[in-house]
Amino acid sequence: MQRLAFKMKLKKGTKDEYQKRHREIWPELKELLNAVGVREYSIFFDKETETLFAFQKVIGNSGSQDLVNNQIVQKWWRYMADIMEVNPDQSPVSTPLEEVFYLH
Ligand code: RM4
Repeated sequence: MQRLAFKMKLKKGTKDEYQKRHREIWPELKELLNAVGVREYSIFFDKETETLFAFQKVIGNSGSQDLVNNQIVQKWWRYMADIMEVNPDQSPVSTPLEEVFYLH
């Protein structure tokens, strides 16, 4: 299992709405992420910078941010675009993070 982490950015003051939408994550997106091997997926919020830090374990090499051609993911990204920093294609700006420590 590979560990992946990346950061994304929220628009100011949208954390509550972000959290609400994720509490109500679409079942089809949940199923898709599980089907492609994403496990233990968590996202943390830094209120000082409105930065989101995502961590996930993946079976194989691809993570949630690699699903750029999936219709469900594209629809979800469009849905989230009003409260996040996004690319021209509405995908969230996602910056991979380097693992510098791992204790297991
Ligand atoms: C995030 C972002 C990610 C997605 C999760 C479920 O806000 O859209 O790409 O995997 O939600």
